[in-house]
Amino acid sequence: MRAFYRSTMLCLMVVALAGCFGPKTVREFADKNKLHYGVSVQAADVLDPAAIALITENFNILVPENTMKWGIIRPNRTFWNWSDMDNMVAFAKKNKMIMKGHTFVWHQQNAPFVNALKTREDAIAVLEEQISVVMTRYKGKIAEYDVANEVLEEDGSMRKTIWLKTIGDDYLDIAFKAARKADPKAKLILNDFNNENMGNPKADAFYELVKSLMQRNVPIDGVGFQMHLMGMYPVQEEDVRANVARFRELGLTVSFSEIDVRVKLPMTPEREEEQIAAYTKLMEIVQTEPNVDSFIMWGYTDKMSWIPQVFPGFGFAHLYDWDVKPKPVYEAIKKMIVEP
Ligand code: 9MR
Repeated sequence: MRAFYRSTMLCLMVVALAGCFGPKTVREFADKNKLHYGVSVQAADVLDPAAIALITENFNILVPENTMKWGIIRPNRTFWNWSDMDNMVAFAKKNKMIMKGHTFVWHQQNAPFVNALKTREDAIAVLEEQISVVMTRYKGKIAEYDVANEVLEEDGSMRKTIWLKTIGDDYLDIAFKAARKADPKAKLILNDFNNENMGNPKADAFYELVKSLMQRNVPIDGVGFQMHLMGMYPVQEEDVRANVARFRELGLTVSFSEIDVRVKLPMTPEREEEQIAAYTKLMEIVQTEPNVDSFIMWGYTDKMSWIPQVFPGFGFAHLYDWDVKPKPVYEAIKKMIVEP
C-alpha cells in the first residue's frame, strides 16, 4: 500500500513538473516537435506590444513581408535604409527565431534605379553588390534567403524581368553564386507561386529550371512553394506530394513559404470548412514529408492582409480575424501542432 502511495505521488509529481516545464505556447510545441512554423510581418509588428506577444507565442520563423525588398531597403543606389530591417533581425535574435530574408531578385517593388538599369555589366554590379552588402551585414543572423522570387511566367517561360533583359539567361547563376560567396552558411532558396502541383506546366518548368541550375553547379539548397491558395479549390495532395518527392530526390528541401487561403466573400460556414481543410492539409503534408521543412504564413491577420487589394471580393485568408482574434482555422492548426 505504501509503495502504491509512493509511486502514485511520484507520478503526480512528474505530471505536475511536466506541466511546469513542458511546452505551453504554440511556439514551444513547434520547437519541441522541430516544426519550423513561421509568419511574415511588417516592420511595425515588431514594435507593437500586442503584435510582439502574438508573434513570440506562436512562431519560430520570421520573414519580412516587405522590409527587405529592394525599393524599401535601398530606394536609391547610394542610400541604404537599414533601421527597420536591423530592428527585425535583432527581434528575431532576441526571441531565438529563425530569420528568413525575402528577396533579392524580383520584378516587383524594385527601386526606380533598378528598373532603369541598361547594361549587363551595370546590372551584374548592382545585383552582386545588393546581395553581398545585405548578406554580409546579416551574416549568422539571417539563416535563409529567397534569393530569387517568381522568375517564371504562368506558361513556364522565364519572366521578362529587368534581370533577364539586362543580364540575360545566367542572372540566376550570378545571384545564387553571389549569395553563397557572401554567406556560405546561409540556405539559398528559389521561391515561386503556382509551382506546387506536379503536372502543372509552370510547376514542371520550375522543377526543370532547378534541375538545370543544379547541373551547372549553381548553389541552391531549397525551393519555396508560396501556397497562396483559394479555399474553393482543395489542395491536390497527390500532386503536391509527388512534386515534393522529386525535389527530395534532387537533395533539396521544400518550404511552404507564403501560405494563405483566401475565401470568396461573403463568408459562409461551408467556405470556412473549405479553408480549414486546405490549411490542415498543408500542415499534414509538412508534418509527414521529410524534406518539407517549413510552414510559413503570409501575414497573420485579415486586418493587415494584402489580399483584398489584389483580389477584390476575396478575403478572410489568415488565422486571425479583423479584430486580431483567433479563428477556427487557428484552433485547427494549433491542435495539429500541439498533438501532432
Ligand atoms: O504581401 C506583400 C504586399 O504587402 C506588397 O504590397 C506586395 C507588393 O507586390 O507584395 C506582397 O508580398 C508578395 C511576396 O513578396 C511575393 N509573393 C507574393 C506576395 C503577395 O503578393
